[in-house]
Amino acid sequence: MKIVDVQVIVTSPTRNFVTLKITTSDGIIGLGDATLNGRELAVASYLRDHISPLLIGRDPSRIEDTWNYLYKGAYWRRGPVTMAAVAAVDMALWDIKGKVAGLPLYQLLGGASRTGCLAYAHATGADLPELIDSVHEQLDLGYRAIRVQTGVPGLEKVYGVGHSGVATYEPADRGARPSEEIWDTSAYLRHIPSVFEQLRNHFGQELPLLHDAHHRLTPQQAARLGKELEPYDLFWLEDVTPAENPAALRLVRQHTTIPLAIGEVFNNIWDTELLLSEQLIDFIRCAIVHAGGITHVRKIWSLAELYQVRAASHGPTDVSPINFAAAVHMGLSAANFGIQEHMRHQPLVDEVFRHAFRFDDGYLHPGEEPGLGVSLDEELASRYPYESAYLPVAYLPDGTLHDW
Ligand code: KDG
Ligand code: MG
Repeated sequence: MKIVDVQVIVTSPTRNFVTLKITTSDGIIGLGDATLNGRELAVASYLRDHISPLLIGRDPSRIEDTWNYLYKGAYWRRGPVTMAAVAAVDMALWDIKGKVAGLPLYQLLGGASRTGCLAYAHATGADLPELIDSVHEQLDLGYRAIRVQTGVPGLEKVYGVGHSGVATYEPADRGARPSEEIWDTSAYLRHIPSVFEQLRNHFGQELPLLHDAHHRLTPQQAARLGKELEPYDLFWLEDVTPAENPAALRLVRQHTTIPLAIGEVFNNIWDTELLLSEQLIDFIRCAIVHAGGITHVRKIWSLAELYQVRAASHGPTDVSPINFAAAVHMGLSAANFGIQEHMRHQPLVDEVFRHAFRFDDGYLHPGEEPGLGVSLDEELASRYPYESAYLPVAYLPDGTLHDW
């Protein structure tokens, strides 16, 4: 069997997604996600112009070999654009392998290690009453773990917090330019501990609560926040410091026992090596699509397992259901799975990408369809052409551009 056709499909059913479609000489189709929020067309070009011609004629069963061919063979390794493109090929080849075998991906990865993957939902509110309502909404949907993001007094807008009555948290704005937000770390640090105190008073001690600091703190600020949140027993505190300096977490770790999670902007095992080997974190959060696909993220998770670090793949709405399916298959099978982020896509996205994975009573299951269990409705997808969209940028009150 050989690869005979490779297509890159860009579609925007409410937000942009880049999909790689590989067809074999036996007519089997494999799909891979290549979406990189705000930089989608760079990955589409990398795939169309540089990778697709190399795939024609290759044996689709040689996943490991193809991964190394694209990674080592290019000389230019790493980086989110390269690794998203390699990941898309990798996911599509695993999808094909599953379809050839007639088995869902999780069976190829060693079979189920659990009956379902614990999921966490997002709750957001401009103020405490809105936030409490939002947590109740997610609990009513069946979630058993909740990530909370909240407005900060004095700040008009806070990234990740639903605004103007919009409950869903949509992390990219359509428009010619990124929107701009004013950020004030001191105001944030003063406010957050009291939010968790009140959430614990309202919801009790048992509900797993998570929080994301979006890489905006210095190590000293992060250590202080971790210490102040310890009484509220968070499931984790995410992305406290800018992720390109893993050693920053040494100081944080020395000062707080709060569980730490990081990794959504990582794209390579070397980004994780110091954090894992020094046991500076508790959860590794790479997205399958942004860290080289199933083949590479499996290696990261295996390294993490050695150090009692649990796997918790990034699962926002800005990766497609193809990536999400891969994450749930991997989560079901990995010994050191921790939890899976679950931001629900808009219904239209689920129509374009029909999927076998399902959410039920707090847990996700990948379903039993062969491969990844996702199909793309190309006719529907073609009705929603690409639209330019960016993540917002953050400025301090004096006009200084801040860490994301
Ligand atoms: O594209 C960026 C988003 O995926 C990210 O900001 C969402 O932090 C996020 C999360 O934890 O889902
Ligand atoms: Mg995050």
